[in-house]
Amino acid sequence: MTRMVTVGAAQMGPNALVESRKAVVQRLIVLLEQGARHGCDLVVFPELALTTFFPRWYFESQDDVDAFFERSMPSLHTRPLFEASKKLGVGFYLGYAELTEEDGHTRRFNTSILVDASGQIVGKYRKVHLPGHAEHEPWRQFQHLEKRYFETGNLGFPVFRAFGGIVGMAICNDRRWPETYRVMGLQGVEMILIGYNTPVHNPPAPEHDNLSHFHNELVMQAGAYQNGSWVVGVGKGGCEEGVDQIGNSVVIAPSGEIVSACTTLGDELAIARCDLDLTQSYKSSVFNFAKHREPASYTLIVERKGAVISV
Ligand code: CDV
Repeated sequence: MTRMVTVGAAQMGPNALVESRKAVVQRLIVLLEQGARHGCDLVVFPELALTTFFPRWYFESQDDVDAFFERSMPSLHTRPLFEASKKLGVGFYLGYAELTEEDGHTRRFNTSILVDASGQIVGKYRKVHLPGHAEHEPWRQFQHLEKRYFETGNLGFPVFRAFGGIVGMAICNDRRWPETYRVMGLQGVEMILIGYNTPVHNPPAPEHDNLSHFHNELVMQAGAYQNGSWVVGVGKGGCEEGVDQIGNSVVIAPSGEIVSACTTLGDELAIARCDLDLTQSYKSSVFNFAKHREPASYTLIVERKGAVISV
């Protein structure tokens, strides 16, 4: 028996600073409804999908920053999305800024949730690899202050039994790090959902700009293949508050092949029928971890001619 999950990569065009949460959620519902009409079980939205990508600005006041955060989920403005999910029988992945009280402190995370087809939250992930910088850097064309506005995620890389398989989540910059996929791969992950906000221009290394699509696809295709997992990568596209975003949303099979892709830079759904059993072909052969991984060798310190060459 095959285990099919029909997934929609719900790319978003830009979110303007002035666009209300209510208006953004309405766009998400339209994409969810499109997904339902095409038989989707699950629709994946981008990172920080409810607002503009606010870490591109330096704010003096914490109140101004906190205005971008959700204090509960569902929140007042996202409740209609949960209701639509339940009514349509379509689950979703949603990225948002989370403000919470934990261990007696106010804490802020760049978070994603997994919601099942009955509109219930069944998984949460908090971004681990925060890119950018913590101090204002006026030389940049735009800021990337994730290290100022968020704490490093404290949930690790959990996987969840959902949609008939084993599902994991990551957020944006996490996708560039092999550990992200491997930690979930070691837990048997079959589908990894990743939302992103990736500018075409990278201020510290503008020489990478014309490789932004190549690098986006390279890391996710490698992560999928090397762990025998589906990967669903979903971005924002178009010019958001003066910053061009790559879009480039794709669904990748465990073979590493892209099987569905958005072709615009706006709100668009790319759909794929994903057979979770395809993962077995890789997990039981080339990437049979129990048989072929050599963890003891990975911790060896190799010294050659006095130089430490690997740890
Ligand atoms: N939101 C992100 O994590 N963006 C990074 C940028 C800074 C390169 C990314 O990896 O796409």
